[in-house]
Amino acid sequence: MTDGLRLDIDGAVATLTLDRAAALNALTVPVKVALREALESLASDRDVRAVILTGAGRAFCAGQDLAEREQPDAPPLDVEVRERYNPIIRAIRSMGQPVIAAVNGVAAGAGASLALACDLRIASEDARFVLAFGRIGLVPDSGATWFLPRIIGLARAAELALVGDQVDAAEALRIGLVSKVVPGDQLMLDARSLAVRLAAGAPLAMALTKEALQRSPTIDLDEALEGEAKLQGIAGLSADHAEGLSAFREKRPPRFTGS
Ligand code: T3D
Repeated sequence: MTDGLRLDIDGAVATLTLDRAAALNALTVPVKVALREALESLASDRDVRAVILTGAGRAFCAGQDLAEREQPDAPPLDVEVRERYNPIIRAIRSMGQPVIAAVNGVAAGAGASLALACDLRIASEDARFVLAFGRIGLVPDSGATWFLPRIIGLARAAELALVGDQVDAAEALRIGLVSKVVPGDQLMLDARSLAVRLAAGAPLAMALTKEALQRSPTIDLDEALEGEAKLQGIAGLSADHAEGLSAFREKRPPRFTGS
């Protein structure tokens, strides 16, 4: 699709691979633009029901390409974050399909943020996370300060963000940063099999569930209960709900169509 990003679609599963292995898949402007466009286009593709994000070679993503950052014409950082990074994070969060980060190696800086923004994270034994921002005098961005406390709690988030130590795969699993760790050669098989399972789910219910989970940290129980009632009202009218009931009655797997 573009130098630095590959898109492969196999059945209902799309795999986006950051593909600048020599620079540990560091993010350049063309890659960021392509990633945003690909995510936005997948979001409206009804045939795609689950998305995997991964990296080529030994890294998931080393964050901002620092060579590009040193170019004299590099935009101010706030502009770059607002106009290039934030839309990618919003695209991941707002798309109805579940997004799995298959973290195959180091995830640093905004590369770690990308993984954090995904709905599910599975990692290879070689994965490691490092909020590298502080090391170069920057603050965590691309949602890292929002996602991290919600995923692993404020105290651990502070440790990662302020001390900046690397978290290896075993530790990431222990603190709930990833849900599974597998040998490197198993990672894409596992990611794909998880994606296929998710893709077999009811797309509307999946999107609404994603929406409810994302709202939960900022609302109280009463708002959550009312929100669930509203979303259930929507899901309850779907053809997929009727199909789910028929499949249960007929003791067969459901065939959800997304309607
Ligand atoms: O626009 C803006 O700037 C605002 C947005 C900011 C968002 C951010 O992401 S800021 C944080 C940027 N990322 C970093 O600071 C991470 C820098 N990289 C590292 O700290 C380390 O490379 C890693 C911990 C990720 C991995 O270490 P290691 O020892 O496994 O690999 P290495 O030897 O350091 O790197 C291998 C190659 O990748 C090397 O190139 P070479 O010498 O073989 O030609 C290295 O320069 C290159 N590389 C690694 N990270 C980046 C990179 N090249 C460009 N940009 C990188 N971020």
